[in-house]
Amino acid sequence: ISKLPQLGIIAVCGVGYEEVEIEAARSRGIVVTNTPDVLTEEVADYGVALLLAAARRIVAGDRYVRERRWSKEGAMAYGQRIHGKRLGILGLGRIGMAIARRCEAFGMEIGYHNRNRRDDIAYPYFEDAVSLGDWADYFIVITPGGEGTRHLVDASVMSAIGPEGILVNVGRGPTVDDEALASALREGRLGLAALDVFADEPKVPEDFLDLEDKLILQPHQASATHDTRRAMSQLCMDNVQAFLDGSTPLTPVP
Ligand code: A2R
Repeated sequence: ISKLPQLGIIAVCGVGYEEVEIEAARSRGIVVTNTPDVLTEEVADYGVALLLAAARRIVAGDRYVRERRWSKEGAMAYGQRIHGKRLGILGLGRIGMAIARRCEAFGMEIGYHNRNRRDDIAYPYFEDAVSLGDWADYFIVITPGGEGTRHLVDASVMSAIGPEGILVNVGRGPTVDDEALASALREGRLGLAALDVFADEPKVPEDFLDLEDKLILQPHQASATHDTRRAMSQLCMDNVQAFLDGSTPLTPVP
């Protein structure tokens, strides 16, 4: 920022803006915008897809057929059911709510933890991530990144989710403690996990690569459809255009 003395706007093409030093921008009068809402439904679809894929062993099943194990070894190991299970949502905001709506339709019970209890929602609220993990069978992380959420999902949360539990992260990588996750899966303290985001993308911890049957890995593609990426790009450019026209950008960050 300090190397760009004429800088007027930082238009982020994404909803997360933790990589921008907001105070440094604000103190120089620089506007920061992001692209909320237009990716909400897409990311929610993807979070639920990962939960289903882990529980019903979709990725493992594909591998099982390709490796010709079905014909040699017969039926593969059973999966876990979705309906009737409790889903803990860490971060019941725009995307968290869209996940909740979908999972209610799947017959799941919903609970959540935010820093603030919502008074517009009747889902049970939990004071912290551990108590949410204790209650939940399955657990989805959809909080923002940044220091406030770093390693919010640590070894104690993983143990609380438990050996039959599933952890899905479609928020930001650093929210989950990678090292603790690899050990929890290896030692059976956590059942399964599915990750779309990582602390140091596109690098993925070596430790994760051989955890094939317990961990699904994806290259940060929750919002990556043609429709949604086009909508995000359009909103990003509309913000820039509004700034250049001298009017207020459409979606400045709070
Ligand atoms: O904590 P609150 O009451 O502000 O609720 C927000 C929650 N949240 C947290 N929950 C627990 N501990 C924290 N340290 C914490 N920080 C934030 O996350 C809120 O319910 C939710 C975020 O919701 P929205 O601001 O509506 O964001 P949206 O559009 O759902 O996207 C969430 C994130 C993005 O920041 C990207 O990192 C990723 O999904 O794509």
